[in-house]
Amino acid sequence: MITLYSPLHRDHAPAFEIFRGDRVPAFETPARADIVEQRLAARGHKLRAAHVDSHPVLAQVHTKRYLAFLEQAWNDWVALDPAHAGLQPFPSVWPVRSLRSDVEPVNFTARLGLYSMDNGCPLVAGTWGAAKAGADAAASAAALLLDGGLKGGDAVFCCTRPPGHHAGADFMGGYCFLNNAAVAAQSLVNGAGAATAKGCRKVALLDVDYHHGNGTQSIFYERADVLFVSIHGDPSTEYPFYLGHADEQGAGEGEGFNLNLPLPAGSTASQWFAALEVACERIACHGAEALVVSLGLDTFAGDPISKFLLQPDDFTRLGERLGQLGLPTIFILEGGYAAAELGVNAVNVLEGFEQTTVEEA
Ligand code: SP5
Ligand code: ZN
Repeated sequence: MITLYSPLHRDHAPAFEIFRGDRVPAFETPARADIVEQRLAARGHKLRAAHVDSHPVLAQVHTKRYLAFLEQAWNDWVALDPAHAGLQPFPSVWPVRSLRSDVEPVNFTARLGLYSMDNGCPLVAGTWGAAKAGADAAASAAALLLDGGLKGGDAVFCCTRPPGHHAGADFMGGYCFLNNAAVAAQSLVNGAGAATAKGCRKVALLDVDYHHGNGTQSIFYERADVLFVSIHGDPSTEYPFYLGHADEQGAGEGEGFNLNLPLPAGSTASQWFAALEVACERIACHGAEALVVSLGLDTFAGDPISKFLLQPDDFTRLGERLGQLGLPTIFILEGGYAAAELGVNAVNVLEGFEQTTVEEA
């Protein structure tokens, strides 16, 4: 398995986030990707740098004005007052129902609110660079699979952060700025990579993070070429609350190409694997030529902000089941906040996948 990694992720290191009205140390830290990198190295996996600029694909996945805002946000913030260099901006006003989001205000905080779904995205000087490096890895992963002829069992892991699946076409949220999984799926459709490499007619995107991938769902909601399937905590009680219900099945041409499998907080591994079976059967029916996995590890029993009960061995079993789909696969790191165990859990998925496909080859 090829792993893509860039040390630029470390430049996104928020000092704190807001949690229950208080400042708390950020849950989404550089240590997360570094611990996964260490585990990969210890297990003999080789790391590579991204080689594709994701800019053209980002312009397909996100709106022009959101990308322009995000790339300049830190500079704009510091330009208001040099003292801002030591402060993290947070949104404090949002264009909810009846307010206009078509007109971009001039005021920085107003623009930050326009492009945010929550206050869960602490922004620092290195945020854009880290997020862009993650998107470049996603685009590169697709190019590697396409250049390799989309062989079943070929896989690339993007060991990147910040995560991406809560970020929509024109907003950040839930620690996510650029939707890496959407970049990977769109790149596979485009046929990025060698000029000879044709794009995929059909892609499946499976999101196994504890939290529903609202951004990814919304980006592909009206499309039939990218099937979105997600297993997650029931949004009635779990973040992101306002999307992820079972009755969201896609719209227009995308009708029937969105499958949400919400489970109650506290669900056991056996409940979770029953949902995975449904997800895998739907993916197999789609006739996908490639699979993208939004690999959140916050389903782990020891996760500090989530409430499923998976154990380290369950992550191996997840990888094995995904390997049985026999598809070229891109794994993208999403959530998972038990940092010490994140390396073992993530690499267990990858090794479970590799074991299965090697046996079938
Ligand atoms: C990528 C990803 O996993 N983003 C998650 C963002 C979650 N943000 C809101 C967290 C609210 C957690 N509340 C749980 C209380 C546990 N004590
Ligand atoms: Zn999550």
